[in-house]
Amino acid sequence: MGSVNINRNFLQTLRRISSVLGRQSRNVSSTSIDNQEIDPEKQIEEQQKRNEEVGQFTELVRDFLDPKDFYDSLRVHGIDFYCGVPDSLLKDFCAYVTDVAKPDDHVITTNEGSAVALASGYHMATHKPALVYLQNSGLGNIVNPLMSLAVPAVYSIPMLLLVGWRGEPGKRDEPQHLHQGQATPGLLASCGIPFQVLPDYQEGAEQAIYTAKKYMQTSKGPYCLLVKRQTFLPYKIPPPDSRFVLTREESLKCIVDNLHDKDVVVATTGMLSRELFEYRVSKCQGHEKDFLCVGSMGHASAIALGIAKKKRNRQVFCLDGDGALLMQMGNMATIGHQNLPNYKHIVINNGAHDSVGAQPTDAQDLEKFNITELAKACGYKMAIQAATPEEIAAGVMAMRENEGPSMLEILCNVGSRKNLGRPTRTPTENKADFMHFLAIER
Ligand SMILES: Cc1ncc(C[n+]2csc(CCOP(=O)(O)OP(=O)(O)O)c2C)c(N)n1
Repeated sequence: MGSVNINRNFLQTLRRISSVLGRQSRNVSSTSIDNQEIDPEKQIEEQQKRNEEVGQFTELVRDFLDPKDFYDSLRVHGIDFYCGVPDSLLKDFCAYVTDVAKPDDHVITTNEGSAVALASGYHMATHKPALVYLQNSGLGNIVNPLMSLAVPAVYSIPMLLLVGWRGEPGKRDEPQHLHQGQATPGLLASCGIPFQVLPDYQEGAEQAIYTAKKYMQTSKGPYCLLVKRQTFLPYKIPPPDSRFVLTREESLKCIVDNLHDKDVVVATTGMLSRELFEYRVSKCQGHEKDFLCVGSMGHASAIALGIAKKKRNRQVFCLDGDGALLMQMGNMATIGHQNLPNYKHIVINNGAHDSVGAQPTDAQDLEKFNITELAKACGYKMAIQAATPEEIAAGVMAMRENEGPSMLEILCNVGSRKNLGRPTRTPTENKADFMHFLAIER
């Protein structure tokens, strides 16, 4: 009788997974995201095939968590406010939250630390714990508000951290994630934050939420769920309308085509650096002119500042993203104040965190948020917008001919190439080539 029940339950689970996978596979379009090039259609087909072929080996069934079921369970346990910075491993859950949560109950913050602070304010106003989502790259950004605000030893503020675990040991990932991935459990432990891996099946996830809830009720501090890759079933929301002429990659090509041989480039985190790397290959150029800020989101502008300050005879171009700019917006004040004639800041504004799933940024609403006005208020000498190849060419020329610090904001659409590759030079090779290029005095 027991085995009949087990088999029946197993078959039900299998059917459910297959039907959800089938349903999702019809809605899924191919994407290339921050973590790896994947063809979701193919992957889902493969998984479906495997799940159908397991026979008696029920232990081989691959489970997935439905973002809806997880969201519903959180609500049952009293967690119905969400804030954070998006991550590719969480993109399906984030898409579901964006689609379903009331706008009043969901805030995409510019920085993970701000999300912890916001969750703290929310708790004091409501007595409830918020869910804070982030990639483990953002752990550094949350350490201060966690340790000096939220932990039981200070203000004792419960919140549920949902952390995408890039660089999980034993999984293929990019160099910038490997060290962080290894260190993640230890970092949480040394911050005194209890954690567990979020199970990829509903009953397990329920149990994990229940454990987190009990901890938050008794110890009144933050609890963390680590999310491994491919935990969630795909969930898609329609991409934002195309408002402009160019994509990020097309804009980038226009910039590069108008740079000079000695110009120094510091490129931001995410797909922009990958597109830059591939464009140099396609133009049969080397990579020595470009420092690819593959991690350290938001810090490209300060890296460029350090170079510009000590290489006054070189024009230094920082190629930034709107999400990255917002994450460390204070750098703009420093750049304005430092007042370096050779500092040239180009922000490719697609209004989204395109590299991790195209969730909107605060720069999306051009009526409310104006990067060029902000730059002027920070002391940049020139700040202009461009949206076409001609405007970009004119903008880059104007930056070169006029003293900086200057800002060029390029307005473009979200979207990337499906077959976008990864840099084939290692970060240390990139740095060595780049330093050699910086040392050229003529
Ligand atoms: C501190 C930190 N938080 C989050 C991430 C994950 N992440 C990588 S790229 C990216 C989006 C960047 O958005 P934007 O600067 O607007 O560039 P786009 O991807 O749109 O080109 C995010 C959130 C990260 N790498 N580091």
